[in-house]
Amino acid sequence: MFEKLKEKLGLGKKEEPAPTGSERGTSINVVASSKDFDDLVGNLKISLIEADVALPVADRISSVLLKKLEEKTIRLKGDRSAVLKEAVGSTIREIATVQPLDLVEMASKKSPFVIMFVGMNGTGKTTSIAKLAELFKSKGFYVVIAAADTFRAGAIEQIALHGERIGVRVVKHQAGGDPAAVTFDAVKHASRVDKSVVLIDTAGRMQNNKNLLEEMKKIKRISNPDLIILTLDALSGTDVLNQAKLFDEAVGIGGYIITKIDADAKGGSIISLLAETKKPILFVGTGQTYSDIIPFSLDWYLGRLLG
Ligand SMILES: Nc1nc2c(ncn2[C@@H]2O[C@H](COP(=O)(O)OP(=O)(O)OP(=O)(O)O)[C@@H](O)[C@H]2O)c(=O)[nH]1
Ligand SMILES: [Mg+2]
Repeated sequence: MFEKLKEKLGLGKKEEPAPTGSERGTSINVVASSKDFDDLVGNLKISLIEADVALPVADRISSVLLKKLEEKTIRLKGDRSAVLKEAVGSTIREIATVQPLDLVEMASKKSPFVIMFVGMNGTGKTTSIAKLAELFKSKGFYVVIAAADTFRAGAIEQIALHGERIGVRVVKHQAGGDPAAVTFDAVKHASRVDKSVVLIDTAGRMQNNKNLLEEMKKIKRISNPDLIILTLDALSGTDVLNQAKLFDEAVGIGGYIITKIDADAKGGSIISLLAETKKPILFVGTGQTYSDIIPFSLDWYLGRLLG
């Protein structure tokens, strides 16, 4: 995970000897001159872009980092790699810190707590719903899944099978039926039980994007969700930003789940998304089984990247 970005940033390497001109007990320069700083940060910017960090975000990181490194030569003792690591970490923190959201805590304050999942086809909506259904069930919630992807052949059977395996109720109508009606029934059913959660599985593809977004708006109108989560495939790279914008404009996104990070050697889309949209990443998907989901935190991410 993120090996490529880590390698490109040169942060996984063994410590290099301190540059010349350093003396024991005095501040050690990271690099010798401001020209060296420019080169170092310039190379790092290219690495960030190659690792899927969007250009404006890479620009912002570079300029903040340059300022930090210049300050650090004066103040910090230490070797090049440690200084660089610290500076990269604090720069990303500065740019990508977002107010977190505790989903389980939110859900425990209102019943039924209704979460609608949206996202392009194949990004991992259905799988993430199954993972969260198991998580919520393990926390003592009554979980109802609304099989509101009535468009794709096999979608209803897919989510019904997950429901059966996990042991949660799936409310479904026929294929081709009205998805908003399915969600209406699911919310009604969940309303009879205390501490319940409704997870709405929606379609990722319709005849075209316009129809897809119109359908999302209709489901939202009928189900009145407490939260709309967008699933994004980490392997989509910088396109995650386009998808985030598209869905946010249509229905308003409260947070993200980034899937397939187990297969993502780059990792830069996470920084881009946080820096550009300032919305929280709630979980990351790390595989295909139900337990392959972990709550996201910037500390976790930086630990992976810089640790
Ligand atoms: N490796 C890995 N695979 C994942 C992860 N999340 C989902 N997948 C896989 O990605 C594929 C698509 O997942 P789905 O959950 O069906 O995606 P979807 O968004 O519901 O797709 P549509 O219903 O077509 O819109 C499946 O093969 C999943 O097993 C993850 O975190 N890691
Ligand atoms: Mg699906």
